[in-house]
Amino acid sequence: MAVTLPPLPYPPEALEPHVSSKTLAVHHGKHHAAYVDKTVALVKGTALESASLEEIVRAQAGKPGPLFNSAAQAWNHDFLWKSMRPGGGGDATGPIAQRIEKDFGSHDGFRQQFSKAAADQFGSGWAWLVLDGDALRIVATSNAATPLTGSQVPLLTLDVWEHAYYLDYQQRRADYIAAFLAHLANWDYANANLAARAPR
Ligand code: MN3
Repeated sequence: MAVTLPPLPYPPEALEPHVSSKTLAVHHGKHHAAYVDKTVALVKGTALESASLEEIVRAQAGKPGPLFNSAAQAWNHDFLWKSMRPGGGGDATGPIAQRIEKDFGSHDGFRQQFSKAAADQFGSGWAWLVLDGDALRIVATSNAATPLTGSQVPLLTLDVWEHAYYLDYQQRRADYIAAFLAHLANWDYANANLAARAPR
């Protein structure tokens, strides 16, 4: 299965005013597209040429380098677009809500921990809500690193590379994180990821 750039799951203006169409045009149409193009170029003529993106990322686990970086970034960005939706955010809904209350004490407790992880990630990286064993956890990863290569199951993510927010928020990363939590986080997607992978 050849790796291609998936379309955004909503129109480019759908997340305004929290993430602008200008940001999405560059972030999806240029940054994400470049990671896809580089991945395709690097696997051409290799054993991974027909592998899925997930297979390529997993195959590069523990092998830092250009292929891991571009493939993991391509996978992380696809996951990012689905982690947001117009009219999202607020307290978690669905089956994950009870787990949020149990593992973080409250919805506010979750927001505080997620905000801190996203704000404290120095330089480029990602903040993630993951399923770790049978518990929810928040983790941050640097550069292209992704929970996909480990045992934790990614449920929701936020890109904290400057290119994700600089056009809309300049240096105010905290305002971007707050807007994601209040208006964009896609709890339907987190619930779907939880249902697909949670231990029974
Ligand atoms: Mn990005």
